[in-house]
Parts: sequence; structure tokens; C-alpha cells
Amino acid sequence: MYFVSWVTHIDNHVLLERNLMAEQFSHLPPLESPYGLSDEQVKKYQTEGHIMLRGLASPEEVAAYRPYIRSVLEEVTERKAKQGRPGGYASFFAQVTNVWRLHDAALRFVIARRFARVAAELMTAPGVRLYHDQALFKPAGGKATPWHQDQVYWPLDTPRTITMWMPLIDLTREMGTMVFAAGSHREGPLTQLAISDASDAFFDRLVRDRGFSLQSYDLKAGDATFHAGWTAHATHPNSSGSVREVMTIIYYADGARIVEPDNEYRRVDMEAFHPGQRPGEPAASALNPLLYSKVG
Ligand SMILES: O=C(O)CCC(=O)C(=O)O
Repeated sequence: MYFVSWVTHIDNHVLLERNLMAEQFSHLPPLESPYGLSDEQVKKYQTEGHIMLRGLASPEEVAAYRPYIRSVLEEVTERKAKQGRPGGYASFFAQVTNVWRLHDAALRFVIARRFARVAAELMTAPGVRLYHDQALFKPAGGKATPWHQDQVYWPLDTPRTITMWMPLIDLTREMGTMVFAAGSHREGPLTQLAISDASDAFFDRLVRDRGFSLQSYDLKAGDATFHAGWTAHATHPNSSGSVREVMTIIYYADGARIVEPDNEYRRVDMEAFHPGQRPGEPAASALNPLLYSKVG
């Protein structure tokens, strides 16, 4: 059975309970074949805390999934669904979290073995689990996303965390691409500030004072950047007349444990993304399927 074999790398009953047999989505590309990372790319990621990969998905593969991801975003933002985190980021982007739970087509994209394998190989982790996904659509005229470090939000005991950031359409800098402070991940936590004007001012000064090289890329649909949880990053504003359509998937190394939340963001994330779990436990709730395992 095609769909059953397609999901055998998933060890979690939650996904298997989903209607993966749905004929409706059988035309969607499986996104299974390996990308073929080089040792140089892995080394570059580990040195700089981010990397840009051309053609991780083909334009055709992305085009097949795009309408489903867009439809979820449009539906959720229309009814202004509240999703977990405190704080309002509406001027930066329209945000829908865990799209994989809202649509079976998006599920196939988010659990894609090709993407998860790249995440594992960049972190030299034997396996990765899903933390969550986010569709991040920056509206035309949307402000720059302020400088921040993601892991301020994440109650995990490992630096081996990573975000795949993939545009669904071709992007130029004017549409709000990412800016990374290369090598900043090696500093670990630099502040407890969450995304805000304050974090933006803090990092703006810090990257200048420390002389971090700032790197940014124009991307075609299906190209992707990956960045580590402690890599300081921001985006350009969207000064174009078009919506910037991006899908992100966040992974962590299998075996990571939940830490006692030391801020409100981490407490909320623990409850939202590791439901029923306690600090000290391996982070492996029903919402964190193992998406790739070298031995599996
Ligand atoms: O897409 C954006 O505007 C920000 C994304 C971001 O900060 C992230 O994915 O970590």
C-alpha cells in the first residue's frame, strides 16, 4: 500500500491515526528522496549557524502543496483563531502554527523525510523530532521581523534545534527575506528578550559591536534556509506589493529533554507543544513524532 509504506518512518501513532489513506492527496509529491548534503555544507552550517540550500524542493513540488498551505492560512487568519503564544506579531506576519494538524496535505509537507533528514544531518543528530511548524506570511508593507533568538521560546535542553524556512514563491530581499548573524549561535543565549523593539535594538547593537557578518539570500520557491535555535536573525521589511509566503518546520535532536521553563514563553511552549509532559522528561509527546532516524 503506497501510503502505508510512505509513513513507515513515522514512529508515532498519532500520524498513523490520521487519514493518510485519503485518495484525495495521493497526487501530491512524496518529498522522500534524499537531498544529498555535502560535508562542506554540514561544516558551513555548524560554523555559521545557518545555511541556504538551493532546490531542496523543486518548483513543481512546492507548487503542488502551496494551495493547501495558503488555504489553511487564509481560513485561520479570517476567523482570527488564537493559537497558543502570547504576544501579537500581526504587523510582522500572519502566522499559523501546526498547520500539519489542520490539513492532511500540509501534514505530508511537514513530515517530509527529505526535509527532516537534512535537519538531522546538519545537526549531526541520529534522528529528529518535530517541534512544530509555522506558516509565516508577511503582508505587503509588513514590517521587518525584529532581531531575536528562537530558543528563548523553547524549553529544550539541547542546542541541536533547527528551523527550515522555505518560501512557497520566489523571494527577493524587498519581500522580507531573512538576515542571519553568522556564528552568533556559538554564543548561546545572548538575552532573554523575545521578539520586540527591545530585542531588535539589543541585537542591532550587538551585531555591530561584535562584528558578526550579516548574511541574506534571495530565494526561489523550494530553496530553503536552515538556522539554529541560538542563531540571531531578523528579516527585511516587505516593501513589495506582494505577500511573502513562507512555510517553516522546526525540529530538534531526538533524545532532547524538556527543561524547567525559566520564562513565560517557554512555559506556554511546553504546554502547547509537549502536552502532558513535565520538565526532565524526553521531549517526545504525541505532537513530536520522530520524522527521521538514521537507523529507522
Ligand atoms: O519569517 C519571519 O518573518 C521570521 C521567521 C523567524 O524568525 C523564524 O523562522 O525563526
